[in-house]
Amino acid sequence: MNIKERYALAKEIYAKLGVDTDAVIAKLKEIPVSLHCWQGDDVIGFDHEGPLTGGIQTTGNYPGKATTPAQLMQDMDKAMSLMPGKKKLNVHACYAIFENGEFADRDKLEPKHFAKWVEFAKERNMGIDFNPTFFSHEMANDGLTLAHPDEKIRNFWIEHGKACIRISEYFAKETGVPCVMNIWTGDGYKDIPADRLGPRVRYKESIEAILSEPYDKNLVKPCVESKVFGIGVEAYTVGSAEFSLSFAATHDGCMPLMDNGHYHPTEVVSDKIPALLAFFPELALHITRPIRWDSDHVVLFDDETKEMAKEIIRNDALDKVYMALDYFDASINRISAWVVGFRSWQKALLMAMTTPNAMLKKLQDEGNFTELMVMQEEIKTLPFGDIWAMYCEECGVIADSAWLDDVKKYEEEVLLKR
Ligand SMILES: [Mn+2]
Repeated sequence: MNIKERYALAKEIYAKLGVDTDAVIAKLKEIPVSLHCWQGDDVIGFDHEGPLTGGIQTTGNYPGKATTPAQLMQDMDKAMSLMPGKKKLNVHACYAIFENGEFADRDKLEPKHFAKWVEFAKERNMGIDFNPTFFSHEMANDGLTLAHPDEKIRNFWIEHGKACIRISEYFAKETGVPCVMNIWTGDGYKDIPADRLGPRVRYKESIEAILSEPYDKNLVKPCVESKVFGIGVEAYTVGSAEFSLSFAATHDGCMPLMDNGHYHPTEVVSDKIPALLAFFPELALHITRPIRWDSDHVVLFDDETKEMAKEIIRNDALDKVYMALDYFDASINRISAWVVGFRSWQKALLMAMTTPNAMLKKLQDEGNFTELMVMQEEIKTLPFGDIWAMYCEECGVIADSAWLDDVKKYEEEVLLKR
């Protein structure tokens, strides 16, 4: 049987459960997911020579890393050609593209330094999300930026944040799509601090100063991302979960951003999504795969990934949750890492959308937990693979069993020649 015949049979099985798979496929095609440029070059960027700092780390030295804007864009294009679904571009400020020997430090960045990214996004019909880069810079060498006790250092980073708001607005105006601007710093202390409140008050005031830059709230969507700890900042993180959530809750228009690698290992973001949906009109996610810590492994089609997608879909929150991938693995082919992660999240969304959510909720509300358990288990073996294959086909991308050959060919012809 070919894909279409298998899909026709699967479609009937889902229809009996009240799920219209044609409608699901048509809808998922239009849902943007933000694709992070930083998987392509191990979070290095183009504006500095130094190492990656800020308590995050890439491990591995797989050959073929992109080292120029042209290479990074070429690699993203290759990766995107193997991903079904709608993409939005996610860029960090350290990916500024300087031409003809010019340079601008982070506090002096301008829209023109990102014109090449705008061109790239517009040609591919993508919106752009943006991130100020509060790491990998000499002014971040103390492990503190927006929370630094030295006002000069704080002001440098506040100016960086303001510059990024202006750039975010430029992205939104150019692409016609609102820009989510995420504020995350690795600010914290390696060992037991003597003052836990002071840095947080400074951090709060610094973010407020950044957000005092005038901008159109329909175009720029600022958010704050929390974190439990980073490498070298084990004892204390300024932007903890409580800090970031409280900041977003008390600052109109500022969203909370949850990165599922930024919590204690037994916490799950899937449970936090509906908790925040009860209070916030909009929220943002970084989707990653933590192993024992914020290791930023490639996103897989695993239980927690599926559960996060379910919480967005069954709460009808696709227009309230901004979804972005955030991981980086330098130990494997970087194109493949991009593709596996994006396809996994697409699979998780597709599976959540083909789940008979209304029926399951009814069983829960009626207290019918026996049938609920049986149904939830049996859904797992529905012919989901045939729906996925049809979705890939309709999106014009290669099916599961064959795309890796394409990446291997690209590795041989392009990556290994760098
Ligand atoms: Mn993140």
